[in-house]
Amino acid sequence: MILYDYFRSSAAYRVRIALNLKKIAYTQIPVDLVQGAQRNRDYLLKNPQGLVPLLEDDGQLIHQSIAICEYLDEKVTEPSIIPTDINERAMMRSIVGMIASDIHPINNLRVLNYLSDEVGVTGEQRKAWYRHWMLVGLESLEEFLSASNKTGDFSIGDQPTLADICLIPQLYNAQRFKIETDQLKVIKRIESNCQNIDAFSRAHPDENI
Ligand SMILES: N[C@@H](CCC(=O)N[C@@H](CS)C(=O)NCC(=O)O)C(=O)O
Repeated sequence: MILYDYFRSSAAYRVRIALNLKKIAYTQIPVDLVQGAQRNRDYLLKNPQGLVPLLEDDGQLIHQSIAICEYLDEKVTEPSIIPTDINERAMMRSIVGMIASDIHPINNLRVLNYLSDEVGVTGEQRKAWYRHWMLVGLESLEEFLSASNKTGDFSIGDQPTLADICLIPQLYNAQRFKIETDQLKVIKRIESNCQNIDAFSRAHPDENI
């Protein structure tokens, strides 16, 4: 499989974790987002959205990190990253939505660049925007996890799922932007459990420069 990747992309980081958990060998093709390589013509032909990640499997292109992770889960069924229990699966999808639909997109590079270049916000205002939406999202996720009797060593139960695959890269973003998260006790415990898993640590941006 080929992963069009960028080491600091948290959406690509999700897919690296899933590939590692599934023990799938893959080749990385870097797409340098800072240099604007996502908008090169050849890349846009593969992914008209101009975003990473993109997965190529046997000539088939799969777009969007969550769709890619679900594809991988269907292709290589063990270990499963999607709970079999209907209620746990619903909880997993809720967490995936909180992170991948509500926190991540509004803090994406192209949104931040639009704020700076087109709306004219200052560097400080741009940082405040990022910090605000990150904390609004993570604090409500912390409450959600604390209130659930399904939360265990990981977001749902005692095995990592797609929820954790979304959570860990989001926490990396928070750390990168120096946003304090120590007060989020349940989230920090889950983070530390994930960090002990080789599939997560090998997917970390520092290991993929
Ligand atoms: N919903 C997409 C989001 C992908 C995405 O936002 N990727 C970011 C990096 S994390 C990107 O390619 N940004 C390029 C840009 O903003 O120009 C997914 O889950 O794959």
